[in-house]
Amino acid sequence: MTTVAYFISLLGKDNVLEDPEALAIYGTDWTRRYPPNASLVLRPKTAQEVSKILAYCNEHKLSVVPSGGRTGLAGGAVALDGEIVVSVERMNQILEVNIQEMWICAQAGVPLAALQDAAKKAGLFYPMDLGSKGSCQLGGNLATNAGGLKFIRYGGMRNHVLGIEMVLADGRILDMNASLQKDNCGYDLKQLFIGSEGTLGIITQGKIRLMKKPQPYFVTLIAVDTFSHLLSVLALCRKSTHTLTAFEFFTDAAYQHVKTCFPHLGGVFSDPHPFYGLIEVEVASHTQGEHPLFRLIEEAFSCGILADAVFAENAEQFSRFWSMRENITESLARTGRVHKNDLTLPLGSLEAFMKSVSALPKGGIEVIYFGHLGDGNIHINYIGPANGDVEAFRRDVRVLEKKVFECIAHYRGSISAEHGIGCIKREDLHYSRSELEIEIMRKIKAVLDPTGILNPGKIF
Ligand code: FAD
Ligand code: 2HG
Ligand code: ZN
Repeated sequence: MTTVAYFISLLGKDNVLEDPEALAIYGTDWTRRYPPNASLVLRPKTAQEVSKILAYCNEHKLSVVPSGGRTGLAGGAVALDGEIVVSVERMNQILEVNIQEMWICAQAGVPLAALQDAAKKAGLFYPMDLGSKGSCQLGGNLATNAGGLKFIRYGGMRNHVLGIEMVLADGRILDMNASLQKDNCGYDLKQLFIGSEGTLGIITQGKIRLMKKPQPYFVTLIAVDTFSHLLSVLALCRKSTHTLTAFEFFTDAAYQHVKTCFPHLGGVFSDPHPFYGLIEVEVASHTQGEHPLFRLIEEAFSCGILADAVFAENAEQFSRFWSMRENITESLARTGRVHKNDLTLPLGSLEAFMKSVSALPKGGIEVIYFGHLGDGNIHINYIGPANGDVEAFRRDVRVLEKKVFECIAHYRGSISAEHGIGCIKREDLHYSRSELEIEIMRKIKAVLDPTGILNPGKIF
């Protein structure tokens, strides 16, 4: 029996895709940087089917790319070299919402927004939130250890996981999906697979802790004249009695791109300022008629660190302010040519880092800064001319990016805060991981995937 015939007998004809259009769609992720080169797309429905797929691929030494919502920004879910793409999109069942124990159990292909909705329906709260929530999936969020917009308050995927079910490279199903709040029996193996970017197995199920429904959120948008002032406002927020749920920032250059794509998001401030911040707090009760952030903003003005501020007074303004921040990635993508860095630094080094990077010669490259400032997570997007020479842009960006990474290494920061390494940053892993760390990672990979079929060329 041929490989295709075997998979058709296992999954049915509709779930074994060979047409060029499907190969192109499933062979790439949101970066769209590499020409997709998948040989086959498989769409299993159960862990048992995934198990049979991997057992077969392992025996026949066929490489596999695990694929979720393909919103990844590191080239993790791309098929570069004739791999078989295993998409978990049909594994889209929410299996249980347990209110007493406060968790949700779902198959890997459930989109993030559906998990949020299911938790809400049960009167609880799913703590992850990403701009890609409509498309990214539980398995992808776990495999990348996604961070997101509320990390400052709730942490990332790692912090929420109670259990996972995995299929190993040889097809064995590793069930680590218990519902224990406390469990100290040896190594916590599930944590090894979280953030492993499809290189150690395929995640088929996850059990995620839910939280109490939060108190109402309040948002204000601030404008400042220097990056240092943003950090001073952050310091004031830390002292506030309100619980900070987001502290995001973006430059006016980023905002200009958003306004070009989404003109209805313009007109918030009467004058432009170099930096904007979005502050969100969770508030149990506050003085009627006064925005909960009013006192804090008043204090910031009196310290001379604020240039302007606008409170979200209603639900429409609240979502408008968030849209200004969440639409940056989409707006920059529409410029045609983007290269991304996703960096974290200790908060105390951020200002010096930004000064060093601002001083670097940029040539014709437009450099946009935004991100999750409260987490020390800066996204740098480098934009090249839409009709310019792609190769020249990549070469110039690479020269610049290496200098940025040297700066990151100097401050002991990370070259990947939340998107992962994928294939885009694999040559740069050494900026943030020592030789010994990389050696240990390679040994773990060799133990769990001795034939090397799982997502080759990613991370290493
Ligand atoms: P994919 O892109 O399909 O895959 C990502 C990686 O996980 C690949 O290496 C893939 O092989 C592996 N993988 C996928 N599914 C499985 C599985 N079932 N088992 C094993 N491995 C698997 N990320 C953040 O962290 N924070 C943000 O704020 C954020 N905002 C974003 C906003 C936009 C507009 C976009 C486009 C992306 C954003 N991202 C963000 C990046 C992306 O959404 C996340 O990395 C997300 O977790 C990827 O999930 P996915 O299902 O799309 O995975
Ligand atoms: C965000 O924070 C995402 O909006 C995407 O992580 C970042 O596009 C990017 O560089
Ligand atoms: Zn981000």
